[in-house]
Amino acid sequence: MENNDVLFQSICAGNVKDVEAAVNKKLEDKVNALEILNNIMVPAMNEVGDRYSRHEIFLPEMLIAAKSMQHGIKILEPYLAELGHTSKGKLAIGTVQGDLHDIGKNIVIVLLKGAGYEVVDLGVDCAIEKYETAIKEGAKVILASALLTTTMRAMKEIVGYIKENYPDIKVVVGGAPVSEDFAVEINADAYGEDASCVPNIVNGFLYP
Ligand code: B12
Repeated sequence: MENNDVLFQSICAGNVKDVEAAVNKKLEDKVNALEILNNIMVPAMNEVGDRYSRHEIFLPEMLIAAKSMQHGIKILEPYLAELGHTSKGKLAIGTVQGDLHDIGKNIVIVLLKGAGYEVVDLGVDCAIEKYETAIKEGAKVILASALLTTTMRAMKEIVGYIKENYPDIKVVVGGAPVSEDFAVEINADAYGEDASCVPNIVNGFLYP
């Protein structure tokens, strides 16, 4: 994909200062924060992934691009989440064991907080025990993210464990290699294709 947008190009180049300036410019121009994220920043990360696949860039460049993306998201955060004072319930989300990708997970957290939930961030590389502790500490819905095809197996184990031991707890899965079919196959309660749909999914479980 070719995209001449300055923000798109700045993320691909991993230039933090340019990303900051471009995000601020769009906000000044009153472009909606979710649109900035979904229409420019996420496609830019996808472009970075494609360039990596084609061996046009290597791991350090991918990492630098990811850092600039995270910086941009931090600027957008207050616009994405107008935090309420009352919690609609406690949720926990983590990236599954073996997987260090957290940009998507962090966007899901911002939007769930914006929808009024208390969200416990379990971080990356989460073993089953971390999810279990969160359940024992009151999380009503568990969310799991995976970005590597190799860590989808860990996702399956986590969902299986939770469903067997805590049948009342809902489990939502997502991440680029995850699909609706895979979610059904591993017995998850729901699959979220992107972060924007997650608050509705959780509302459906806790406030049917
Ligand atoms: C940035 C990045 C990295 C960064 C991660 C930095 C970070 N802090 O996250 C770094 C450089 C560290 C990295 C490392 C690696 N990466 Co990487 N990475 C990417 C890249 C370019 C972008 C991922 C991303 O952030 N996308 C943007 C976010 C917003 O999208 P997202 O995560 O999909 O999230 C959205 C949805 O999926 C959904 N979502 C996400 N999580 C959840 C959870 C729930 C519950 C729900 C409902 C929804 C949901 O909502 C989000 C927003 O809408 C992808 C390429 C790609 N196109 O995905 C490769 C990619 C995922 N990486 C890949 C690889 C191979 C690796 C490495 C193995 C490379 C290496 N040789 O070491 C390592 C693995 C490290 C590890 N153990 O995890 C491959 C995976 C291939 C595969 N099929 O498994 C990809 C696809 C690149 C490629 N084309 O080859 N990577």
